[in-house]
Amino acid sequence: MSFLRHVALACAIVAFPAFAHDYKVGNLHIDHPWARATPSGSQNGAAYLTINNQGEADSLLSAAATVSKTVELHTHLNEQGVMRMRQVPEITVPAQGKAELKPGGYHIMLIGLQQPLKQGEKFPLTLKFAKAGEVKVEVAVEGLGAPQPKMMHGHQH
Ligand SMILES: [Cu+2]
Repeated sequence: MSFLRHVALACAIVAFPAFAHDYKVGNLHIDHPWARATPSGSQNGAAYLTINNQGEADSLLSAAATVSKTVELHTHLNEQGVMRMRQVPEITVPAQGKAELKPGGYHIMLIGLQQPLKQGEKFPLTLKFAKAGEVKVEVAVEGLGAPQPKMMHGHQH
């Protein structure tokens, strides 16, 4: 059995189940979208995921969700020793490579949450890519436990 056939089979299996936590669109494979639970009263949250790319370079142009009033693509920048968040127009997904959205780096910023994100819940998020198009994913809300960078609270708009 060829390697390629094996890969195709594996993809067919993971793409199908309704609650699989990875998603495929075009050449992109989106793994484990998650968000950290937010304390009550918190206005903002952030979603993270990994985008693996088996084709040519693509870019994440925007994301849409109903859990917050606004959704922006952000990165963290170290400006003279101070970590700040900045909105970015797009997040590049390199050819045959991956883009990782994770705490302290690129993230999908959920601004003006309708209600706190609670551990164990899921919410839909639509990602729009320049080439691969749109894909709807479910974001799993995970515990507050993992350390949250302080600068998340120093949002500048
Ligand atoms: Cu942000």
